[in-house]
Amino acid sequence: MTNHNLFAALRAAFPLDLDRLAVETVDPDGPSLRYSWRDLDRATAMMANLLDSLDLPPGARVAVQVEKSVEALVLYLATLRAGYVFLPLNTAYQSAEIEYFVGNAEPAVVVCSPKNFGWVSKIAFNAGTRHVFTLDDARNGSLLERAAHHSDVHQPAVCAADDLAVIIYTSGTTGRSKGAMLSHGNVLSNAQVLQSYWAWQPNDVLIHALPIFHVHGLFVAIHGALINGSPMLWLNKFDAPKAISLFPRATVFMGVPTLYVRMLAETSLTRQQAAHMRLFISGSAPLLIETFNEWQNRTGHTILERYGMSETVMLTSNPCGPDARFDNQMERRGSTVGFPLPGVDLRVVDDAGQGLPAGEIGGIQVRGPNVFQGYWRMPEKTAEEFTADGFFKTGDVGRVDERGYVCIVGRSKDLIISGGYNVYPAEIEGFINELPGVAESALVGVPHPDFGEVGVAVVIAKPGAVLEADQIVAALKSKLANFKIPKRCFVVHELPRNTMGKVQKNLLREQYKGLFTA
Ligand code: MLC
Ligand code: AMP
Repeated sequence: MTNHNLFAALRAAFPLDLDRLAVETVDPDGPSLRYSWRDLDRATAMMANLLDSLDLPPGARVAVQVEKSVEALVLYLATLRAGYVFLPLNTAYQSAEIEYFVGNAEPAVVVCSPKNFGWVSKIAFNAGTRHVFTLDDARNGSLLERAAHHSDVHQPAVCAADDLAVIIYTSGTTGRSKGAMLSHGNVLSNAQVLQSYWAWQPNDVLIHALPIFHVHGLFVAIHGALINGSPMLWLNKFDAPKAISLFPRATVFMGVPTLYVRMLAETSLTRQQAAHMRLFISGSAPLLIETFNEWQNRTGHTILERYGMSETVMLTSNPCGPDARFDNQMERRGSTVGFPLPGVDLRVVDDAGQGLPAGEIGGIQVRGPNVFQGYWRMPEKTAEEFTADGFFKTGDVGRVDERGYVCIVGRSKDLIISGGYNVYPAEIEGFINELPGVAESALVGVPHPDFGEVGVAVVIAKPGAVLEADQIVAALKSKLANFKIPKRCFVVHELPRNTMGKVQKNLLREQYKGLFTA
């Protein structure tokens, strides 16, 4: 039987000379550590053997909320290697959020930062988790201590293409998060397509500067490098001057638009500094045309913008070289996310689900080997998001132009993308509405020079109640991840409504649009 284990495919791409550099840590205030391909192989084997020794049931989830580190990468790869399901969690999540994810996913293993062990282990043990380990970004914690006792030889588990590899939670428009189930086949097929579409070269070196709990940093960046046997210069935390200083040693950079905006603010970003680089890729949020143009002027490089989702990994990309399917077009066009990747069917439909001709705006639907298996334990939700002919409704609104480029013009889902992180207004409004004295609230996204878009809360008090905007924000801080906290809050007497009584968020967005950019 063919083994579809994603780790096995990545391992097969390691260079023959296992002593070459695989990952080098380059944080300005951290130690410079060098990991060879042999180190990755041995460390993932030891950790996979540790997981195997726990006698976990097939399909067991390994939930991980730890600071970014190479050892966290090893834990991810080891989970795949052992055939279990990796469940990454944003380090910003607070206890209420973790309680929900752990309760919903029922992981057999939880790995958290030693400083959070008290509260995380309590939540985990209450939810029936049997094993809680710790790991921090300085290589401390029980996970590495325990793994050290295991053999550094391990045969990757045999997996079918549709066996689950990873569950990624994405918040829902109706409040609670849904776990998107991605199989080994979903993720591997996407990595293989991107390796060829982005023309990865034997001498490529990736600057890895993104968090590894979302698909951009975890899949697109890590798999991109590993499946090409390419080394990574590894930043645990993005730092614009440091990233720029690495350009002469690297060839590929991936970032959300905020990272490009921050690098453009540095005088060290010059054409000469970027001369050694081959490819700059942006995604996870819309890249402003101003950023695209300014980057071209300052560095001589044209950013390649692509589009994806947790549920689908990557869907479209601007071309890297000529694309024979589109008249050998190779122009990277700003304000577009390029062409559907090979193997991805993409269509734009009207409200009735009918396909629209080129140029017309509608809902984007996709189908392909990369599209996920459904939402964890939510069959009805899964059924709602797929059409009868197997297309997934992305919730993004766009058009395909006459040359075949896909342009995203908006979203039908009520979602704010802030610095590449998703904030679902329904979730935040739910928390605000529970605060004493609050009658109702609305969260809207407004333009922001650094994060692209940020949330602004507009709140109505119950009759007789007195609300302070600062207190509302302070109350939310103890409950929600920091990036979800509204950057401003206003207490008002009424919200604009249409004739059906629905809050007109477009009017609120219009009213507050100049708060940060005027
Ligand atoms: C940090 N802050 C944010 C924020 N990040 N506020 C809004 N939106 C964000 N994204 C706030 C914190 O709440 C805090 O506020 C203050 O900024 C400092 O926090 P920090 O953690 O020190 O910030 P910083 O390190 O500067 O982080 C900014 C960032 C980070 C841009 C580097 O947000 C980031 O790494 N974003 C990338 C997200 C990503 O990888 N997305 C991919 C999703 S996958 P206070 O008030 O508490 O001090 C996907 C699919 C696809 O979308 O297509 O790829
Ligand atoms: P997530 O749920 O975190 O995976 O976020 C996926 C969403 O990010 C998509 O549905 C889009 O709305 C958005 N997105 C990703 N890439 C881009 C892009 N290049 N331009 C605009 N939006 C994007």
